[in-house]
Amino acid sequence: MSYVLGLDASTQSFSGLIIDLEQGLVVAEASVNFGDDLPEYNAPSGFIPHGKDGEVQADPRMWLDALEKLFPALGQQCDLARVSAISGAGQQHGSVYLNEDWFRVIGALGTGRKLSEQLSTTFSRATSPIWMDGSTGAECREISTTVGGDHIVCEKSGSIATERFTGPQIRRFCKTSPAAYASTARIHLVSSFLCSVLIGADAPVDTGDGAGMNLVNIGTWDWDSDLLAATAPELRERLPAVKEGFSVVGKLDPYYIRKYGFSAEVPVAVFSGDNPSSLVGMGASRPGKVVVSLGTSDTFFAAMPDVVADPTGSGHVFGNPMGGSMSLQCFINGSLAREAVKEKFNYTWEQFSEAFAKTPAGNSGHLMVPFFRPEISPRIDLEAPVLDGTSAFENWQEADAAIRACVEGQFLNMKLRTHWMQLKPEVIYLTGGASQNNAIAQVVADIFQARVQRLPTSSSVALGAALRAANACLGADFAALEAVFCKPTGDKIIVPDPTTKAVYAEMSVRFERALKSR
Ligand code: ADP
Ligand code: XUL
Repeated sequence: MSYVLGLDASTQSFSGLIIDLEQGLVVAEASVNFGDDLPEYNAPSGFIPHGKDGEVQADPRMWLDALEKLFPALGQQCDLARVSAISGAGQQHGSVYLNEDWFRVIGALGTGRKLSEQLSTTFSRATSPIWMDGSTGAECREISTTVGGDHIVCEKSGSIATERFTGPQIRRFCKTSPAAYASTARIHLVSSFLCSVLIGADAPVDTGDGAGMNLVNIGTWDWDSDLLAATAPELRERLPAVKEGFSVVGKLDPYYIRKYGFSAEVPVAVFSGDNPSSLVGMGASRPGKVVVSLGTSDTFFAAMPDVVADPTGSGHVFGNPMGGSMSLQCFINGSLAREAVKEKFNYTWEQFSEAFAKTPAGNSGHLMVPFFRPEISPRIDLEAPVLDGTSAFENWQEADAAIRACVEGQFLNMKLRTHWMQLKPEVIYLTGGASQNNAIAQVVADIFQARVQRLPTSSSVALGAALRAANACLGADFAALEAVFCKPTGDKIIVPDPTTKAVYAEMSVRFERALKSR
């Protein structure tokens, strides 16, 4: 019984990883891709395409169906009856709206029908806004004005009122669909919704994911009454409790025991957000390590000894699941922007990577502000990339130069936007789907002039969840867990080329100029 399961319900896929505590090994790893494996939801990248007015939403039943495909896939690789603790994480900020029926149905799951069918009557809103949603500009301004200004919202919640955060999303729902809001009895984050589904009871949110709502006070780590009042009426009673990231919140529901062969009485630790969970999985939950995650979003984050706020208002403070806080900067134009350039030239990832060998650092002067959809770091309303020069991106014929320009632009921007954390890392711990790409990792190393290290797995979110579960549910020593599971592998180290330092210093000035000229 020494297995521990970590789950990761991210933007494009639902993944799981099982570690064996005795042997210090990952014994199973599987992933269900929403676009490829659940095409009936018409969400090729995990969300419903072509949302209006900046809306980006997903069908929560898709996450449930993915979970039910994931367990058999993990069960083919190891005996699920040996799993003795579970936790998980979800894409941050996304919210699920449930009616009064939820409390009854979640406590009475039967194995006759799949989860998405049993829970289908419990949604008071059919689709969930996710972190890519930028439709709540007006609501952010209203919340900020009511509370007394951006600086007060930031002081209280760790972030200024932010479009994708759950509070502004709730306010918009309440304004646009008052009857549906009135019939909403519970609002969950993606993480706490899925945790509830696993334990067969209404679960709390943790301080890591909860801080991404503009509703939790980062001084008390509990709901802030001014923020609640500024957001929507009678909101407190619609929200679950807030708990620290190392809390045990229930036991695995009998549904999974009967249907997938798990054992009885398996404890479940509170779920967190994907980035806070990745902080843990990368062995970075104590201050000193900087993590860059290249998933659907690109994120830059670190555990902080003190709370540091971003003066420009686009950075965030979240709870660190292992205690204290973390700072984070999120870039919406992450993998989907790299994919857009790759697809324009019909390249494979292999050809994409080879482009870097064919072009020099600095790209012979070609520069791109690589925003294919409105960016949040910095906030800028671009729908197509801006190039240093006159020709529009559609007319660019040089595939290799375009690829390098996109990636260099992304990390020049990342370095500029994360200056406020004052971290100057000597090592960057890289994770996420794109992190195994050595060509991208080299650009990261050169632009930051820092060594890049990676773990054997790029699933640091699921690994972080498993480590938290082992610590919270089984009392495993955290430092010992980190020493075994968070060891970077030697062949995955990328060293910066010092000759590129001057090239990127000059390019960084030009990048800022190109950005400001918009
Ligand atoms: P999320 O957790 O946000 O759903 P992942 O961390 O799983 O995302 O990353 C998925 C992304 O990884 C894909 O969208 C894809 O663009 C990117 N990716 C996968 N393989 C490569 C590669 N070889 N080079 C660059 N990017 C890659
Ligand atoms: C972080 C953010 C994204 C999501 C999806 O603030 O919005 O990174 O967590 O990964």
